[in-house]
Amino acid sequence: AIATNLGFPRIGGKRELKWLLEKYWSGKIGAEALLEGAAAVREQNWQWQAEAGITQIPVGDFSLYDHVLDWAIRVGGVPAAYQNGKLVSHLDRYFAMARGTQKGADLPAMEMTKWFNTNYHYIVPEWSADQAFHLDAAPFLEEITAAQAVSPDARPVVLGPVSLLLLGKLKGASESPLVLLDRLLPVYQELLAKLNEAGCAWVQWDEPVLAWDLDEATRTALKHSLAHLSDHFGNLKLVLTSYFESLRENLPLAFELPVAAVHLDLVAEPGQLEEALQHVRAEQSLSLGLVDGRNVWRTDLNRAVAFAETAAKAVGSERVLIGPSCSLLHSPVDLEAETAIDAEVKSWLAFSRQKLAEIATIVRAVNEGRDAVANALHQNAEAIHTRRTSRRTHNPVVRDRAAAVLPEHRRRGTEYGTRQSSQKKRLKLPLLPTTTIGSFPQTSQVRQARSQFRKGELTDAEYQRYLEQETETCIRRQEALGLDVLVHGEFERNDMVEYFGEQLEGFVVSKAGWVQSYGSRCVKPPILFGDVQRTEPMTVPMAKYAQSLTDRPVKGMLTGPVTILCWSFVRDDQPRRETCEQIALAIRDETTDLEAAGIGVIQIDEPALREGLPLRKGDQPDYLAWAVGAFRLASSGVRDETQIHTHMCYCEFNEILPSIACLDADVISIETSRSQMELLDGFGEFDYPNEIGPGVYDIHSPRVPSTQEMVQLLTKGIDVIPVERLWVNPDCGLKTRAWPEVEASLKAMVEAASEVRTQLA
Ligand code: THG
Ligand code: ZN
Repeated sequence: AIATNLGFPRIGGKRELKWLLEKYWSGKIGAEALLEGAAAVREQNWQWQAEAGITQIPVGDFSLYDHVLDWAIRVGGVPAAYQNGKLVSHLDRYFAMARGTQKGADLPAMEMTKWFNTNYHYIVPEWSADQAFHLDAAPFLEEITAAQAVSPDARPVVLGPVSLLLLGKLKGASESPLVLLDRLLPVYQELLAKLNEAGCAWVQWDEPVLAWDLDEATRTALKHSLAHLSDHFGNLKLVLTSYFESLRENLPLAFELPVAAVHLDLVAEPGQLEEALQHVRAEQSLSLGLVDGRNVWRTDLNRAVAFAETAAKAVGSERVLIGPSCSLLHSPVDLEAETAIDAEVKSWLAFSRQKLAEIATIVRAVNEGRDAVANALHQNAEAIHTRRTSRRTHNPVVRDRAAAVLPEHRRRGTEYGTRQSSQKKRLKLPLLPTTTIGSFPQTSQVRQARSQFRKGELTDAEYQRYLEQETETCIRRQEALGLDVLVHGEFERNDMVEYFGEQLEGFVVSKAGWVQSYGSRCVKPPILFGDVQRTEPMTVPMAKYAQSLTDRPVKGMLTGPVTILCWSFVRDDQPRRETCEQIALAIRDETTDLEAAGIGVIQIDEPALREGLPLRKGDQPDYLAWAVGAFRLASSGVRDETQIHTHMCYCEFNEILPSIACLDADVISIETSRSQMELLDGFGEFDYPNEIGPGVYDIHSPRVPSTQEMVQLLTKGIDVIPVERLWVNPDCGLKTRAWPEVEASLKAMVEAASEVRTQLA
């Protein structure tokens, strides 16, 4: 068997790439320093992989911003707007496409969207109907030479033509981008010639669209592309890779293609191996994705070795490649950096570097026999056993409670209409009530105070006092602006998921477990390892304090169970739905405690509801049913007169509108401004039954919107949503903005609401 890897985190163990990029963008370092620094990260990654015993180390998986953008450029897919004479260097153009030009040329960033069902986001290539392609791969080829110096069997990672086209959009046409395939293939042909020249042996041929439901046109395109290119393979052996899902009905197709190996994501579906053994052709190899590339758990090595042995027995050991299920891009870099994670939990974890060692151990067990790695297998078995039997992963109190959930726990006491009148009586809000989504600017002072508190430079009492002062200032500012429903501002929170992960039993948070979200942006998902329980109120004291300062209603702010699930590293030893139920019960406790503390409006954010959607259509209804059920469990423990809000952003909602309605939140606020209320049409057509606050301005830009443009949007809103169900708010939280623009924008927003109220009166 051969030790392989599909990709390594690019951000660097200490987020070196993030710091380099941000320094470059702010002009603190030049292009040379950026490229040198990036090369050092790449070099380090290759060294780590080679030292760990990986034979086929990936090259071309690295990127300064995003690998899909890299491939669009490598085939000549630079949209006309960015072929602007003012963008003098290759790098200028690259970052203009990735993030827009901040000053001068005034180009918007290209669209960004989620990479399959991960939390990574890629830049959507933009193809034109008259698209011309040409190969622009010199830097890629240089990287290959550099990687070969570290490890002679370095394996180039190529994003295949069918996926590359389909991940993009054909601008101004309703046809599929696949109409461009024949024009694109000569570029790949040329690339294959270069890879041959470079003396590569294996090539990782990523066609991740194989994880989707494929129409006939795509299946044909996959066959056509590889049949056409196979004359040019020369000495190259292609391993066809896809991940994040089982191949299912695409499995026979994958093995039919003229490729030397097919990769199987055996973490997504171990059962695929058996089927693959029936379809693998005599000369083909099997690439077994046995180590979870997108989660943090140690692999059960004895089980993985058994899989590898089965494959080796069937096709011969030399025809078995062992690797992670997908690129390690989605895993943090190094568990050794975690000095504060509790020892027992830490013994259950493996980050990228530890995963490399696991791959090497599996390979040795197959090649040299299990005895050669007896120690490693023994230690591993012990960790797997303690994780399986620990009280912390199996808390009877939590399990009994989850088992006792009844249908009525997922239902409010009465229908929305009845609740609405109780809420009107209690809250006495004007028509078109104004509010915000929750967070207010996280200034450098706020972040500094948190960091001082963490380092012990501020006492608990000092930090609390500081937070109360910030909260009070925030409340006073909102009162002065004339907002109707206030928020406390969330100065005590870092990330909306990590904050709850820090407080709930069943989670640990890492110090440096960063994964790239997009470009230089990272997230540090908390690790949900065990049964989840809330031991004490998490948000109640701050909400109560904020409410004590004002006569206006203050919203309690919570993150919903589905979002906490989607944005954490989640245990893999039980179905996600069960984990989600446990989180929902914890949030339910918080909701009812907020109500008991006198909070009349509670917002439970679910921005990730759409994100959790499975890739295959057939799996989606089941997910939506349990996800909605979890939200309802979290939100239904309150009385009629307590108003439940939710908030969603980052995605297309129209296709899941029925499920959003099923949440039965009294009010939903949604991001709409970037599509200029287009989304609202969906809500109008669907006849969304409850109250809705379509964002009236885009918080992702520092631009201050005019009162007039918001009056227009509201007027349009009234056309589709009855006015007594319409709210007025920005489209997302304000934490990334600065106070001056926030105050100016909200002032204009409150004026807009008041102007429309006058018009209506
Ligand atoms: N939180 C979590 N997951 C998310 C988002 C989030 N996934 C989807 C979406 N939002 C991704 N978008 C972003 C936007 C900004 C940042 C990260 C992801 C960001 N990160 C800081 C950075 O990289 O400097 C670090 C943040 C921190 O210090 O906690 O700005 O909102 N969980
Ligand atoms: Zn939002």
